[in-house]
Amino acid sequence: MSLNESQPISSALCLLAFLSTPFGLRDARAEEENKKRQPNVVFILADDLGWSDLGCYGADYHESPCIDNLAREGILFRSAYAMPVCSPTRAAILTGKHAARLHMTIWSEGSRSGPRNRKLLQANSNHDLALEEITIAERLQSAGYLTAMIGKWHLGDAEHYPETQGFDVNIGGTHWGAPQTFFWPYNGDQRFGGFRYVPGLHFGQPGEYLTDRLTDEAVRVIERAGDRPFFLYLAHHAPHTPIEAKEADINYFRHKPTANSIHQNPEYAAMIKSLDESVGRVMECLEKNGVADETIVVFASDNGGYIGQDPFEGQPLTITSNAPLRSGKGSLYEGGIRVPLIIRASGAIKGAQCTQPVMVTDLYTTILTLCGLENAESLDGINLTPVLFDPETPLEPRALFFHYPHYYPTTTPVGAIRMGDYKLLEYFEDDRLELYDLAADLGESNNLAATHADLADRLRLRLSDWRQKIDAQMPTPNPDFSSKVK
Ligand SMILES: [Ca+2]
Repeated sequence: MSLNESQPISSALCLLAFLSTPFGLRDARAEEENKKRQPNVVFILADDLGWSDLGCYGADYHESPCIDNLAREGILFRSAYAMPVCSPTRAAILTGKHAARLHMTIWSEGSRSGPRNRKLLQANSNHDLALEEITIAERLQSAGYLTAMIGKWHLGDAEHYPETQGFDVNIGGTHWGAPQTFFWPYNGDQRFGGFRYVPGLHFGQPGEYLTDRLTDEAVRVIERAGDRPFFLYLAHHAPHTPIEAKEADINYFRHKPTANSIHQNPEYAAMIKSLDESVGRVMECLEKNGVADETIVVFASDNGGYIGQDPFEGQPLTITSNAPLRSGKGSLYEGGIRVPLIIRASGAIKGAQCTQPVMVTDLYTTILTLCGLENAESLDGINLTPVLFDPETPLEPRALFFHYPHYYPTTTPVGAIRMGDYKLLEYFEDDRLELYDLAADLGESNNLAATHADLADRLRLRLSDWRQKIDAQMPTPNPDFSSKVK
């Protein structure tokens, strides 16, 4: 019998069963079904949001009341790590695999052009997330979820867009890493080379702001999901460049005193305000639709805050600071890789903090486990569920590895390993080692590599073993390098 033929019969049988069931029993069954219902997942990812950019992480100029409230309703991770740039983290979140294992160590476009006259030629890196990778969206889609990706994709060309990786809905996702502008119609050729647009955001109004619009679309997904469990991956472009915000918000921060603040940039603060309002609106929508308690909410950033300059009224202003952490996006110092991470799950502890080191690769296993899916293990992540209920539950001892065989304004090609409180960085241009004790020196200012040479050597070996095991791609000497050419 074909599927088409069987459907009316099974529907009729269901109806018959329903009509012949006493009302009390029917209610009890409905309740039982509700209990078994898989939780929804809302994953809100910020772009380039730094570790200290939020109130709940110590920001004293930026304001983030809604995200701070999410932290009060969930668990805040103080030592959560991502890859140092966009695409690698996104690939790692979706697959649970380390970006170095996926050979995706730099943002998509960066894989096709490297700096010319540097001592090393950058390592090979894939432009696209391979179709054979099984993403968290594919797992949830197979389990009956409505899956929606709203915002930034940045994992390859059209043949690798979200629709090919398990998303029923894709609004805005392209191979580009940033919009030309945060204002409708979100297109043009003003800042980044070539014409860019954000698809799926038609019928906007002049003055409409991208973060608000993506939130409108996200709210629509929640409202239209009906009885299906949903996976909403809301990947905001904020607060990545171009640093553009709503005028009234910029004005508000322009008049807020900054004298001793970690942060000083009113436009960037205004971008974070909109991002925060987005989180507030999504939470409000979950409440309004009666699904807040059955929805897992994850909030994270894809890499450290961007510490470059941006013109503000003609005066260059530093975009952000990751203080007390060292450096920023691109670097393997803490400022480049330590990111905000908050998880709110029904029944889990509220308002707690976890100081144990965790990584974005852990989220795949953790989310799928919370959704009750089997075979949720991933190659490079562990299940964080136990710490969601008790943040003191010791996670299995492990080393965390980092690999950035590329150049960026904040770094030369580098690898790193964190074990316990110690972290070793290995710079590939000259094999230079730096060793820090993060418990005593969070700002990584006191290099212990010479005084703790044995430990440094052990960590270096462990790091190189890991690279070999996962076939990490390495930079190679540049035969055309000349120190005389600028
Ligand atoms: Ca980013």
